[in-house]
Amino acid sequence: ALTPTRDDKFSFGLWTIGYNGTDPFGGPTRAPLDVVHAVEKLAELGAYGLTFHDDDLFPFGSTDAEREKQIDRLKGALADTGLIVPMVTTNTFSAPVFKDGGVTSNDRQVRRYTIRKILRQLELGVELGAKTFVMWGGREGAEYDSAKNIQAALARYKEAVDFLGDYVLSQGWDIRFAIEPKPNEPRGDILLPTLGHAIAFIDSLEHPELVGLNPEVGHETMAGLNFTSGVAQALYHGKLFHIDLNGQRSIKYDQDLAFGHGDLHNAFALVDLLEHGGANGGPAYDGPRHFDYKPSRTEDESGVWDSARANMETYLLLKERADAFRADPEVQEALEAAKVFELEQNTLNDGETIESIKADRSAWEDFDTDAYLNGKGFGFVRLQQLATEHLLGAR
Ligand code: 3MF
Ligand code: MG
Ligand code: MG
Ligand code: MG
Repeated sequence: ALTPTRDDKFSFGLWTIGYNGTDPFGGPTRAPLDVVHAVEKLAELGAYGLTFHDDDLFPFGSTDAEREKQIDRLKGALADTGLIVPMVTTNTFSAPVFKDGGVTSNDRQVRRYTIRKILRQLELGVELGAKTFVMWGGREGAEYDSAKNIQAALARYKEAVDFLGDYVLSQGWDIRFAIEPKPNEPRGDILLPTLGHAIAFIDSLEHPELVGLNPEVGHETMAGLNFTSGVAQALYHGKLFHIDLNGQRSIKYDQDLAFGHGDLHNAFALVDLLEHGGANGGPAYDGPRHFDYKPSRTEDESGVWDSARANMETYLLLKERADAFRADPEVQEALEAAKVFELEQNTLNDGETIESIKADRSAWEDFDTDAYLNGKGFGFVRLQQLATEHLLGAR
């Protein structure tokens, strides 16, 4: 059960396994990874998908011929292995031209160029059968409040997403957009910094049904937020279109550790949510389990594949643990005692009116609020300890 299969829908960004170790303080520690080799290794390890930015496959500034050659090499490797491309995305952050952003750069020429770059990658994604187009606006932001008119920037963001959505609809393509929030890094502040900001932005769009979210473990954690809770809200709004799984230890730089190598309790709760959403009162998640991590700079190539395997194995281990947690009668009893299921009941009776609730003495006059002082507790700590014991394989 811990050996990944295609049915598990594990996918990896080409930029993840291909990360060469460069950080702001040092150059590469590993040689470049060829895409054909990457596809072969991922297929061998049991992944089902590869995702990529345009610049991961053909370097920024490639000629059309170089670009076509790399696309053909990728297509050949996909055909040979059966791996698919569930998602693509555009790099609108690495090249100097994006220093003040892409679709929200103060420079209008840059904004128009960015839309062209996105269009090229969108068309390629459709050609390769991708169902999701991720937009991470890493440079859409600012360091200085006076340097960016935030309201104008959001209007330009909307203009771009609406324009792309119109194109998808006019072509009848089966692809949707997923916005990836991040609070900061590389910009001092990034637009749409959290899932909540992005949900509100999506509401303002012309085709909100075409646009959802790509939450990343590390990004919400960098903002001090509870990732699993944010993902639950994304599911609640029908906006969990894709997900970036990785590990992050608290509020610091974007660590991109392997999945589970950060907050393991929260990772357990996340897998439980993705796999058994219904048990928590909402839908489960059916899309790719996509890893956006970085094999640490200390690793050689075998360490890269060990870390790729670690992501998938940890996910499957947590899934096994979450299944056991849900199946344990003592857990069910503790959930019941904690009134976790009672929250799924409507608060108001069918056809409740202001008059009927005012007439219900049990809701006010006869309700013994004093009983809550020194009265029965909810037993949440016992429940969390049961979760911990399952997580540790002690039950
Ligand atoms: C940065 C990220 C990005 C996005 C990627 C997908 C380079 O912190 O997470 O990875 O996930 O651009 O669109
Ligand atoms: Mg990230
Ligand atoms: Mg990251
Ligand atoms: Mg990401």
